[in-house]
Amino acid sequence: MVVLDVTQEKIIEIIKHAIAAIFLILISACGENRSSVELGIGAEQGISIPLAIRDLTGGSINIYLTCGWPDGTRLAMEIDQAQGMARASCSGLAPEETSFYLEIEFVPDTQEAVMLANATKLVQLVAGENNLAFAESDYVYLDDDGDNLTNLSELENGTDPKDPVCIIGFSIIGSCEIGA
Ligand SMILES: [Ca+2]
Repeated sequence: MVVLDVTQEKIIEIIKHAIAAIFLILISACGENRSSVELGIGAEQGISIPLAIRDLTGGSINIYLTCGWPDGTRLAMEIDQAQGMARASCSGLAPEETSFYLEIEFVPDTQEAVMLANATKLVQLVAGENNLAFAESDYVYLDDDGDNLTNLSELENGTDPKDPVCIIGFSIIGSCEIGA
């Protein structure tokens, strides 16, 4: 009888372990489902390109998106000139607070590429589809030569974004040292 009791105890112990193991498998399976996040970007599945950048002529626009900044992969977005949208999708992101970094570059036909603006956005991702949108106020417009005219303004004015500007015509527009 004593031997039988021990056997019963062992069986109960084995069943307990089996139930615990099934629980662990179920929990880890749920965890795997939650960690796969598909990202839909913007209400129209894209990011609206700022109007002033869209209006630039004589070159092409490149937009890069890094999902999971700064460690994520930098993706070249697909540019839809007609709609003024840039599109990309990121998958396999964890449902947690995630940083996104957008960079907008203009490649003039006759000059080297100029980075115009960037924007950073922190989003609390949820399992399933998430939306990412950038407002005009999110953009930081760059000024490579530090003359207080943004690279975008310089391209609009036809000046060199890498050479400080003081005067265009009769107007003092930049902040470089006059005569320097
Ligand atoms: Ca400038």
